[in-house]
Amino acid sequence: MGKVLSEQQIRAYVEQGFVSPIDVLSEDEAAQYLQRLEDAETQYPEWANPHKRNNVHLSFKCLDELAHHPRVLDAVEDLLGSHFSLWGTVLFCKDPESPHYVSWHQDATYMGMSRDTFVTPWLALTDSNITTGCMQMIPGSHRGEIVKHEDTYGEFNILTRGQQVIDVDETQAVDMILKPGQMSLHHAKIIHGSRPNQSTKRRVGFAMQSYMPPEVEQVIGKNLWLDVRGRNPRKNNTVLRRPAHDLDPVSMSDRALADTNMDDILYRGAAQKRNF
Ligand SMILES: O=C(O)CCC(=O)C(=O)O
Repeated sequence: MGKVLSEQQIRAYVEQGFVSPIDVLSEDEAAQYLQRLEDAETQYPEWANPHKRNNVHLSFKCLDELAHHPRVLDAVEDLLGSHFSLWGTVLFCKDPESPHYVSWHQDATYMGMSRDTFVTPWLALTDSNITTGCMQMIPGSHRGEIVKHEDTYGEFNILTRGQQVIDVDETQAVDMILKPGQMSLHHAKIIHGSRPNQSTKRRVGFAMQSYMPPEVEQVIGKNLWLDVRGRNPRKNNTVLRRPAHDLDPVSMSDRALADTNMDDILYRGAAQKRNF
């Protein structure tokens, strides 16, 4: 038994490449976090919107708290051991009845990391289910190599390049059905995606992308890391600073660095650069 995950859940992660659902917040707590996030989006739209969705945890306390939530970190520790840092975060929101989707892909493809032993918690702040367009995973697909991705730049595809794995056997897909306050955990190489939101409600997911042990280093861009647990020595490491309050100028200047770095890495060699 780990701190949060059972032996069976740890085995499921190793064998299938994901584990879900894990309780993190009560539904009331999730509703409070959603309210704080939506207040931030309304008050400071320039710092949290579909085109400014990366590293919002360096601007607003509510997401900083979630990225440091003991249940999240303890579950990650069960999979990675007691030393790890956070690379970045992405807010994946889908508006009601919107055509936006995420094509089948493997996260590690364009992230520029030296190794692929890292894990992403995806925390639901609203219902994430078949109607609202939950994530779907192809079990065991993390055990092979990174497969060929085609950059489609599809209009409604909310991945940077619209990158897509061809020839996915969708009959194998498992739905990550989450209530508000629950999370899934997925491996860097799992093939996953999500369909449009056909419901009349918003779908909001916070992907902490990703927690990585110190042997995983950034090899394309700068090593900018938030130290979250244990000791994480890396060559040329810059430690990002947490916001002491919303829009803290200290963490906001670190966010500017981290956002630019992430853009440079994810769009390296791309035929097009989109504004998210
Ligand atoms: O939110 C989604 O639908 C997809 C998110 C995703 O691809 C990820 O967190 O790696």
